[in-house]
Amino acid sequence: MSWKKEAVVYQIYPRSFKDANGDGIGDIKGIIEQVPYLVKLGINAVWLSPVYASPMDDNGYDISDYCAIHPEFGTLDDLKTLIGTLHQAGIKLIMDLVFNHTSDEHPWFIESRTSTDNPKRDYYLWKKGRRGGKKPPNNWTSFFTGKAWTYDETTNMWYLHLFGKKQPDLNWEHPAVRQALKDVVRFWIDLGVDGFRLDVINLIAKQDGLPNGRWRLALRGIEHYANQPKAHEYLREFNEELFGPHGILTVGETVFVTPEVALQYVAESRHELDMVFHFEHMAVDTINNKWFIKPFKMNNLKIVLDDWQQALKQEGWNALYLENHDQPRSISRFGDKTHPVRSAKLLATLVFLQRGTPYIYQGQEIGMTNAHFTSLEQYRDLETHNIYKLGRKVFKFSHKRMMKKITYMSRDNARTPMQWTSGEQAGFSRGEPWIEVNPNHVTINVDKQDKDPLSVLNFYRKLIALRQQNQVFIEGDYTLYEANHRRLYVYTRSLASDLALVVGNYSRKTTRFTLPKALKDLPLKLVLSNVEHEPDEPVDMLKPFEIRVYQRR
Ligand code: ISL
Ligand code: CA
Repeated sequence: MSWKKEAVVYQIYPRSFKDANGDGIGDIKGIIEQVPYLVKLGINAVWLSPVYASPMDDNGYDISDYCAIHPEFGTLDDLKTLIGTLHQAGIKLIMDLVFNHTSDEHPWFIESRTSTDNPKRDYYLWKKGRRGGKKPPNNWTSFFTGKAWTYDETTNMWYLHLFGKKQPDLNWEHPAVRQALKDVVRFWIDLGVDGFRLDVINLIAKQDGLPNGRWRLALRGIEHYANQPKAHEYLREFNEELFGPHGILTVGETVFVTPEVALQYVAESRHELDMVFHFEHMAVDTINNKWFIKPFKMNNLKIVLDDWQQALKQEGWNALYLENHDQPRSISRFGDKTHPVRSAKLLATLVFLQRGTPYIYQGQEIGMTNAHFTSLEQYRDLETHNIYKLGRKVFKFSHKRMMKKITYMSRDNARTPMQWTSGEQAGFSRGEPWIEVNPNHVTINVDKQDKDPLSVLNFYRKLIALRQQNQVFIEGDYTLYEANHRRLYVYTRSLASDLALVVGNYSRKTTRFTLPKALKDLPLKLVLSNVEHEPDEPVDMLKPFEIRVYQRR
């Protein structure tokens, strides 16, 4: 487990990272070009979002061949070169496995749909409709709005898809499916891959009989397909045969899990997963559903993150993150307009020095912001367009109201091209990018920040180095102070006689901080901060969005 705990992971969304051949789509060669950048950043693992063969209905989360690379991204040889280049630089590679569903263009599904007695029929979940076949087999809804079932004429039956129509769910109950998926895992392990991020892995088992779900606005049926006992069984099977023996890092994407449920996946004694991505802190600015947005309050974030730190104290391990390819940019969401740079540094420090493995999403390390697109046509994401239609048609919300939601929450906020330079197309591509670059690349870009010692980028470099060089930030116990303070966010990490103190003023007001009694007489030295102080300024006053890290001398 040790390298998994020491890892600092960098997530690459390949379409938007770096385009080497000028077709407007990021590619594997582009990633290879930027390995020196990753080395300088100090990360030691990369999580690569899907690069497999795919019709790209959901940007590669709809896979038509698990063992082939989509030509837009390059070839299998390119990927091998990438693995070699990363390993040479001491960087591990984590691939993204999307095993809950395939694309409807996967050969398994193409065969499966041809007849009820096809050998691949039971690879998917087929059922007769209700009411003489006219209505879907049950009332479940899809993550991307609308029914979770699509009717197929050929056999006059319906297939289940928890996501898009072109993403039919695999039937994990069928042993041949698990066998086929294990072959895929083996294929990538043989190529030298070090870990896997497992897409919506807590949804793979569906309750027998696929009963109707309780009425709810969205995700109807979830109680029958999330966290079913069989999901745990399947994971143990994969762990025992493949992940465990090969020392593979596993991070499960688990939607709608509480710390208690997560522990059933990550407690060491259960031999399932190393860690999971939960979404509780991604819901602190929403009400029930991601499209009903409420103002962000720091204390809500602190409470949720603290819950997870406490719950996984004895057993289990956290995956720490603020962004990914499905979420808005963290500064646009939890940061401060008047202090974007300072608040970006504060957020990074508060989250990434907690107990767990940090995951940085491309562009986060330079403080990239939401896209601020002004028209619906600029968005590429399937979910965004679906939600717009639903909001307008079913809820009768105005265009303006829907655009406001989308501007804040669309997944495309995280998918605009990586901002390398202030030049044309942000240095991402020589051609026309598949999605528009953010105009603010003229001020927010790698080139400029590389040269500026006070930039967000250089702060991330220091923060990563600090974590890597001090075991206290990895294994140390976590203790929260000032739990109910509405502006201060304070915690310690401690390991034997080693101690680190993290103090943040998460507000626009200068705020006084006094050392808790237990720490009063300790000799502390400042090892990281985001604000310059004049020698005559009182040391107990924290400026707006100031963060400080102290270590015991
Ligand atoms: O962003 C979301 C939709 O509102 C999330 O609920 C997201 O769909 C969920 O976290 C699952 O995400 C993963 O699986 C999806 C894919 O579209 C996402 O990009 C992926 O991260 C289906 O494969
Ligand atoms: Ca390209």
